[in-house]
Order: sequence, then structure tokens, then C-alpha cells
Amino acid sequence: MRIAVLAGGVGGARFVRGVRQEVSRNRQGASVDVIVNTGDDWWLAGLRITPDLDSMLYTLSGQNDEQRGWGRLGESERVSAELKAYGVTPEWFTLGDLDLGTHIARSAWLREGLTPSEVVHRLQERWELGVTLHPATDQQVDTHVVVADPAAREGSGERELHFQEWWTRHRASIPVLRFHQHGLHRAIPSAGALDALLDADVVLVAPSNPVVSIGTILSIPGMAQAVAASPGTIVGVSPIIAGSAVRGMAEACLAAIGVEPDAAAVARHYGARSRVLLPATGARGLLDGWLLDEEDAGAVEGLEAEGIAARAVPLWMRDLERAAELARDAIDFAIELRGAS
Ligand code: FO1
Repeated sequence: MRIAVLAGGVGGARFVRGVRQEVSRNRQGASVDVIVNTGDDWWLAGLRITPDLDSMLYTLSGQNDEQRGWGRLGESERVSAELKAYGVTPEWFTLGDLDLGTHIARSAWLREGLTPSEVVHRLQERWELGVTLHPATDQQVDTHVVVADPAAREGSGERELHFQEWWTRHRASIPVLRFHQHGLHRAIPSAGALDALLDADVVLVAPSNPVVSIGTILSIPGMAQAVAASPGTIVGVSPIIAGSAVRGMAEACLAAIGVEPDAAAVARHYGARSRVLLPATGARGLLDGWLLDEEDAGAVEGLEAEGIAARAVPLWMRDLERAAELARDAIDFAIELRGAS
């Protein structure tokens, strides 16, 4: 069995760790490819920073700082203090000493001409991750956030800032007028992402941010079509439990695109794969199935009526065991739906 997972950062990494545990325990012979969001990436101090891929790499190799949710265990910040003193990095963004090892290695290989995919595959060789990581695209599609700014230059009334500043400095507290992925128009899905999707038996949509993580992955020209054309059965996991995001600031991002922070609303936003959303293009929704938490079980019937098979299971991944159980529920659901189709 070949499993492809669409995922963003922290929540996605926890989920993928559960998928790996479930596969190694109960699905011998299955392989897992993870298609990771690259919209949070940016250049800082001359280094290419790729937060979601690093959350995956560190979580799956056991190096991540579970308390902070990002960065490395046993981290120190001596070099970062120097970078801040020189004004090369802002006060609100810290590059730990160990973390810098990854960024320097990545940036060195990029300068040698390796693609981001080749860089990720080389980085992960250091550990036996048990899954294969792929950037969603090898082109740069850095997410920027457009916010209202009455004092903006040329009187536009708007200002644009990089996603990392909005997210890390402002904790997503400034209302968003729209998101803008620079370079999206010339991006294409990475070869690894396409290969995984077009050969998958099961496609899992991790409980990551539906807008800036999963949304950014799907907005890469050709990606939504590849997902739709996948022979795999597609099951998503709600990132919202009883109206609140499990981690991160999904509510702020959903508000920006006019979607309620609600498990069923997110499923409707992704759409039913069995339904044509745009007759003109024949574009369909994403989902065959949707897992929501038991607290949201009341939404199952409505979603089923709209062509999205739904199931209420415990979604809270409080530890590895619970993440593995959630992964088992998602994979079992996909197999059941596959058998039914
Ligand atoms: N998040 C913070 O809140 N503060 C930081 O200083 C910070 C530094 C940082 C450095 C490297 C990296 O890969 C991630 C980092 N993050 C930091 C987390 C990052 O902003 C988020 O994990 C993702 O962008 C959200 O998906």
C-alpha cells in the first residue's frame, strides 16, 4: 500500500509521526510519502529557512522541541544573539545554533545547485525517518499577508508582510485582507509529490492549517488536478475540534477566507470529490472522507448528505499512541471507502 500525506508544520508532523507508527506496527510493506507545505519558507541572514519541512524532519527524527513546538531539543542561541545584535535577524525570530546547522547545510547545497527536493532527501538521509519527505514544489512560493494599513505608502491603504512576520511577530493578530503567494504562477508540483499522488492507494490530508498549509499546497498550479486524478482514496482530518483550532492560528486564517472555524465548514471548504464544483471546468472537491472529533459528531449526517463520508473519532493527538490510533482510523476509513467505491 502506498500512502501519500498532504501536511503543513507542527500538527502535520505529529500526525505523520502517528502514520509512521501505525504503518510500522500494522501495515508491513506500506510506504509513506509526505507532501509538505513550503509557503512558510523565507530567506533570512542569507539562509533558506523552511519551517514546515524542518518541523517534519525534527519531529520524525526525534530532534524537535515538543514544548515550543518548533526547533531543536537542547537548543542554544549564541549565534542568534550575534545575528540580532548586528540586526541581521529580527528580535522576534530566533535561529538556534543547532537549527542553523540545518539551514547552513541546506543553503550550501542550494548554492551548489541541488533542488529543494534533493536537499530534503539529503538532509533526511542522516536519520532513518521511515517516510519520504517532499517539498510540495521546488519553486519558491513564499506566502505574504496583505493587511489594512491606513498610513501605507502611495495611499493604497494596504501593507504586505511576510507570513513569518505576521505569524511569529504578530501571532496572526492583524486581520488579513488576503494571502499572496509570490511566485505561485510559475510553480509546479515537485516530481516527488506528483509521483506519490499518482501512485497512491490512500491520500491523507493532515489536520494542518486549511488555508496557509493545505490551501497553499493545493494552490500550486497542477496540484489540485494531480490530487483529483489520484487513484487513492482521499480522507481528511479536521484541524478544528468543537470550533477551535487544535494548534496554530487556523481560526485567523479561516476568517480571512470567510470560512467558519468549524469541522464541517472546513470539510465543505475542501469539497466533496464526488461532486463537480465548477461545471465549466469539471473541477471537483477534494474529499472522499472526513474525520471529525466525537464532539462534532452532530455534523456527520449533514456531510454525508453532501457527498462527504464522515466519521467521528477522537482527534486530539495528545501523544504518539493517540496519533497512531488517529492514523489507523484514517487509513481504515480510506480502505473501507475504497472497498465501497
Ligand atoms: N516560531 C516562533 O514563534 N518564534 C521563532 O522565533 C521561530 C523561529 C523559527 C526558526 C526556524 C523554524 O523552522 C521555525 C521557527 N518558528 C518560530 C516556527 C515557525 O514560525 C512556524 O513553525 C511555522 O512557520 C508555522 O507553520
